[in-house]
Amino acid sequence: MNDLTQVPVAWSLAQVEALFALPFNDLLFQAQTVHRAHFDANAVQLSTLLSIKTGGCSEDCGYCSQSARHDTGLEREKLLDVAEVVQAAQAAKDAGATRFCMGAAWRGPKDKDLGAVVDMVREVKALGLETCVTLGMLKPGQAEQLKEAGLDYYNHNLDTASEFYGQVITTHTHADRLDTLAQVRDAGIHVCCGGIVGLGESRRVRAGLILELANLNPQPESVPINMLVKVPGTPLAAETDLDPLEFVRTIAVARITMPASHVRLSAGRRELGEAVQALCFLAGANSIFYGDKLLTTGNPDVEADEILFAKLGLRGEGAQGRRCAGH
Ligand code: SAM
Ligand code: DTB
Ligand code: SF4
Repeated sequence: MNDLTQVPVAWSLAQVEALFALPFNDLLFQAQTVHRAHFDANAVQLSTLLSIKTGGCSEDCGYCSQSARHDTGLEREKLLDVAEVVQAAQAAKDAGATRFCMGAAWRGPKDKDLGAVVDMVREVKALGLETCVTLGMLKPGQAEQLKEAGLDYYNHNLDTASEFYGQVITTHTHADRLDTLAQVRDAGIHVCCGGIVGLGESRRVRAGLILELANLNPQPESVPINMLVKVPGTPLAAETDLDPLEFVRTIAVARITMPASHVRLSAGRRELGEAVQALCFLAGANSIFYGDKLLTTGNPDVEADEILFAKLGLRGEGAQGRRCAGH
């Protein structure tokens, strides 16, 4: 883990917008230079996702397949058994992942459910994997229970800039997100916080999202940048595609403004294809979701990532397994 600066960072919107507006080659050069000053340029951190509680979520996030308010045809499932989770985590480790991220379609965990998640965290940690969960909004005391079980990261995205948030999500607020992030930080858990683009937002909104992330103090250790995966039945299913080069710019600006954070090229990799993914790595992305599935939608399979990593001379960071780790 890199040491993250505790020095207050204070980017302005004008500075972030100016980065977005740079000629593409200048932007990528700057991002790659910053990246090389902080990281091994050819190492990529590999996190595998598992949906431990799928569907039926009370929230109305406009992009999400799992909201009970959208008719996406997704089967609602109950919380997985600890044994099933441990089995999936072992398979992820064997494939070369170093972190296992467990996601639940909840507004937030009920205390009785948190007990089961605590057991999952403890057992996944015992396999020698880093642990991450994303469970929605936390109540006081819950982050401490997760920390105590050995949780390394809590994922909770700002998703989009505060001024656009209410156009995508109405059942909770941007301020609620910040509140949970503060609880996670205070409990001593690493923060995984990023966002989603391609929602029909303007470049100014994308700049606003990166600004808000970069001005979190300390900056998040992990910053997932998701490209909208258009799920039939969601309000955003028919949204116009974001230009992939604008996605690459967003990654580059995240890298420059959060130099010591892992920037994760997250949802949307399958749709972006190899060439755009290669540009994202050049722009400073150094983490991916690894494995055939995200939470409910598809991801490049392990074989496809093996081929891509071999073509680009990339290797899995710190992995002891085989596959992507072996190159
Ligand atoms: N319920 C929890 C929450 O909202 O924090 C955790 C799970 S939620 C699925 C985690 C993140 O996945 C969201 O914050 C969003 O950034 C991303 N996401 C969800 N649906 C997506 C989609 N269709 N395309 C891209 N990213 C998506
Ligand atoms: C994040 O930022 N992206 C991940 C993870 N954190 C939990 C989830 C992506 C979900 C993509 C849509 C789906 O598979 O349902
Ligand atoms: Fe629920 Fe999270 Fe999906 Fe929003 S993004 S509907 S909170 S699972």
